[in-house]
Amino acid sequence: MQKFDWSDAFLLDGQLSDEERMIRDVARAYAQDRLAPRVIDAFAGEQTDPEIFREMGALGLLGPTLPEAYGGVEASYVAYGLIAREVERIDSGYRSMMSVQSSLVMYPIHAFGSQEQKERYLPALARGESIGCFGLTEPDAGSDPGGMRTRAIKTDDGYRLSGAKTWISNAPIADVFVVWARSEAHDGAIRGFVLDKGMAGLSAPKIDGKLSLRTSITGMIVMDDVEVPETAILPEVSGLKGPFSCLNRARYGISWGALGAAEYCFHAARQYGLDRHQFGRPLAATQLYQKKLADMESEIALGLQASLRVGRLIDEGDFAPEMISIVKRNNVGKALDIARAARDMHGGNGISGEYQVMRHAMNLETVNTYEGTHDVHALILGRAITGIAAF
Ligand code: TGC
Ligand code: FAD
Repeated sequence: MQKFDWSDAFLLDGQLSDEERMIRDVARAYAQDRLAPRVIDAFAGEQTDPEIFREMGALGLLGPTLPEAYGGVEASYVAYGLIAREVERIDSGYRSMMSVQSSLVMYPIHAFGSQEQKERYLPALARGESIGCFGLTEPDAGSDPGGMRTRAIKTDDGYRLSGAKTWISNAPIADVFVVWARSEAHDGAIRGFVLDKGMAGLSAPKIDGKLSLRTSITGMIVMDDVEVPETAILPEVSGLKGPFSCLNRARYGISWGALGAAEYCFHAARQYGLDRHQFGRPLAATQLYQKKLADMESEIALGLQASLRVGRLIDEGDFAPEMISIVKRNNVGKALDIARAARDMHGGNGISGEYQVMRHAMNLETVNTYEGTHDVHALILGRAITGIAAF
């Protein structure tokens, strides 16, 4: 018989390979030693530190699933999820910076790019010397990216891009822009393009004043007749399955990451309940407090097992996107509930930056919305269950 470990209810650790544990430990040490000490000030001051990309790159945490030739470490998708969990245990914004770079910029260049694009962009992105962003969402096309207005017009030696993307993570500090546009030369199909900072007509103004994900800079991508060469198009994919394939990887990572944030909140609420006395006994001695902790523990344990299962299926090349919708939707929704409950369980202290639980709750509001809202993932599942698209 096992002695129950409240911090690892279903013995996740024992289900990982040695390499996965090693990568997890590197990510945990980095997150605890280097990210945790700066997060409170960074969030309060809405400061994004671009140095974080180089720090993560030096440790092999960017694009870890890619081949070594392009700067990856050929890690499993389970290892990728474990990195997301450790980084988001500190802050969803830091995980956002990492997952955009890995899943939304490096992945499409590797999966759909030309040999020249891979060699030109991937090693610098893996080192974090180059920062990437991913432009799909537009002011009038969020949940429905098929409604995008950005256009690519064929020119003699390339394309002319015009349009605007909004709510784009990393954009104001990005060197590399993966953007999606309708291409008239390809029967109006959505195609991916890789743009470089400094191109004439390309700008990325910052969106100020976010109350969530304040450590992660967000902006627009404005393309005012940006002329790009023929070599800027991602040659190997056409249609919405291009951006959606990237989203599969990022959403999966988020399913682990959100549980990292939830674990932080669960652990903090447990400790607070043991330390704080009211009515002559610890808060943790009350039935209501214990029920809340039991609910948190159960959801985290179940969610981690589900993400592990989906990760193993991705590694085997045997997943369906709907599986990812289940874990993205469920784990983020549960993490948000847990963070809100932890905030409540800290009483008045729960609203202070020092206790950190409210920051996690505020961040998770965004995580519940981006990469497909909680309800859009319900509709993806509803379509799979009924055969009827209710979007
Ligand atoms: P639909 O007709 O369903 O599909 C069009 C084509 O795409 C294919 N496809 C997929 N391929 C791979 N993976 C998936 N998950 C796929 N889902 C669909 C599909 O087979 C089809 O291919 P083909 O060859 O037949 O053309 O497309 P739809 O327009 O009806 O889609 C509806 C819906 C709701 C599923 C979709 O639009 C959706 O997922 N909306 C949510 C949008 C979203 O998630 N945006 C995220 C923007 S990026 C972001 O938020 C980054 S935040 C990052 C951070 O900071 O961490
Ligand atoms: P809308 O689509 O307008 O949705 C509003 C509400 O309506 C939601 O509750 C939604 O669930 C609901 N709704 C929509 N359609 C339906 C329907 N058919 N039936 C029922 N309900 C529906 N995008 C990128 O491309 N790249 C990025 O790097 C990126 N980073 C982001 C960072 C942040 C901080 C934020 C906040 C967003 C980011 N996004 C990014 C955009 C994000 O993906 C979108 O916000 C998200 O897809 C939702 O789109 P929307 O905001 O336009 O909301």
